[in-house]
Amino acid sequence: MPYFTSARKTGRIAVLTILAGLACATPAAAAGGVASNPTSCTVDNVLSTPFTPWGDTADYALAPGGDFESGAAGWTLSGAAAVADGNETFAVGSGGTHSLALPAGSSAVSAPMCVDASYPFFRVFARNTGNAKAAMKVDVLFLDAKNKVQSSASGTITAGGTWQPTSQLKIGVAFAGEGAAPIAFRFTPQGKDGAWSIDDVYVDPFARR
Ligand SMILES: [Ca+2]
Repeated sequence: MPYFTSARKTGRIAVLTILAGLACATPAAAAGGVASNPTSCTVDNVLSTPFTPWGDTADYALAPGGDFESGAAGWTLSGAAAVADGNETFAVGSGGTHSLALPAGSSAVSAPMCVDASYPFFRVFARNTGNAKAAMKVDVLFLDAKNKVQSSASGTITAGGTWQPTSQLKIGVAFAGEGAAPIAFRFTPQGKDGAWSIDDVYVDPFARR
């Protein structure tokens, strides 16, 4: 069962359940509710332009541990999901030597990332390592006002067997005013023989300059 934990100001721990996904995204409706920020997190991300080779010159922030070069710290891996040898083949950012393998029946939830409403999209690199017809589901997880985990479907990804960047995946989460909140990304191969690899999870602060 994938989940992420979020330390609350009270010192209690809120356990969050989440999902995940990858390349041609099918938009999906978002769950209702506004993301809460029990940890009073603040947005402080280093920006880069990893998708320039694909005509996307926007700034992006790497999700925590999103390049899998230091294990998968803070990520929640279920089933046989595991960091594996081999980077996405474009070596964006500082490159690397590892990615995340998501065999059939597995799932991964990213470490929490503090964002606000200026972050509408995210992109990852993905390849289909299983049934060519099997998709991967991607969701964004957040905490509602009662600190219960809610999910917003970002889409269902299909891709071939070589590494490719996904299209922009929607962060369908509402934020309170100018407020920030922790979110997480969940990647879940679909079907009994759906298997995927992902690498370099980047989030787009669209409104920031
Ligand atoms: Ca990597």
